[in-house]
Amino acid sequence: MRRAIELAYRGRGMVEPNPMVGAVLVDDELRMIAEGWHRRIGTEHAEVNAINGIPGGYNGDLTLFVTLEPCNHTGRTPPCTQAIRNTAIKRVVIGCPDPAPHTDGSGIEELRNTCGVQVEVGLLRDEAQKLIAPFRRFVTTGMPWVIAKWAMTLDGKIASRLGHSQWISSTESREIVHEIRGRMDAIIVGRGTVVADDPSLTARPPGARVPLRVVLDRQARTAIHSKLIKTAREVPTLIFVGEDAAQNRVSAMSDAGVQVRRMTDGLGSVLTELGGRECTNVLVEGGSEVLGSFFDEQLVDEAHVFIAPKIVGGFDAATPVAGRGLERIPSLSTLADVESRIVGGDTYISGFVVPADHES
Ligand code: AOF
Ligand code: ZN
Repeated sequence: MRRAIELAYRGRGMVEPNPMVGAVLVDDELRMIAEGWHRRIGTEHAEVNAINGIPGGYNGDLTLFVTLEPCNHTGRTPPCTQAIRNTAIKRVVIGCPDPAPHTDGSGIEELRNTCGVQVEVGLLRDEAQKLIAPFRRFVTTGMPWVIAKWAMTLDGKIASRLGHSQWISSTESREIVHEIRGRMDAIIVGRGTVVADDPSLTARPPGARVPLRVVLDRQARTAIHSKLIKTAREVPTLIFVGEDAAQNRVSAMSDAGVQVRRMTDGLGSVLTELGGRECTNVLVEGGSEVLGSFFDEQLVDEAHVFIAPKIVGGFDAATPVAGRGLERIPSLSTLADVESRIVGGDTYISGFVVPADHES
């Protein structure tokens, strides 16, 4: 199962909004016979790729280790339960059930009751569930998984008091950020970040996906000569403006090729709109007000933080997460499944955010 999980991650960025899935076939002596993973949306599922790898002439019994419950519906491809039934697979070991309404236990039932296969569920369940966390969010709520990213100095600042921020983190850290961007469906920033950095918000080098560039700009004041708006016809760009934003500025943005939406319900309407566009993973890159709002509304699922061994000081220098913030230490948001390593001298910490309420 560990190998199946490892294989599944190879599909990251390629398969969304579908899940990453990995599968390994072994014989009765647990020798590996074939393996597969879901490579790209619309193509064969992991189970079928593994089955297709069974060497010609092999005629022993097989056990399938698969990270997700096999599907039992005809979607872009035929049901995996039927593909399994037509083979010598006698036993299926599943990482976790498929939360999608079109499966939701029916794959397990079909294998057990109709195909006469022995089924076990829950091997490395936590890892298997972690693998499909964004997929679960998307299929059960229609909303995207939200990843927050920031780079800060050792004294917790994201810029000097004059707003200089290029660069706090190392080249290696910034390369990781570009890798993350390349598997995102959208990158969200506030207008302040556009003014301060004039960013391109593209993945360089390009990744598997071209993320939609999203700016939260209540007053529709993003400059028409900003890089984002100047390149809006080449790279999809969406600006959310407030309900009372001046129509002439909204029109100027639209004329430049920007898609403009009114924020009727704060960040809720932003995420609903992005979910409606099949965004599974979105990256919030700041600045502090935007990150603060996302944390205040408990909308952050995962965080990637780069801490550079540098000190800038200054009472007025911005910190990564502003907003209202929390009041009491015992009720803070925390990170779970924390991973940390050193990249280019920076400390890179990532993990899943456990919302404040769950803490107290
Ligand atoms: C995958 N890859 O390896 C497995 C999946 O859109 P379709 O027809 O490819 O079906 C996608 C659904 O199939 C997906 O929502 C999940 O419930 C199930 N299993 N999907 O993309 C796979 N095993
Ligand atoms: Zn399937």
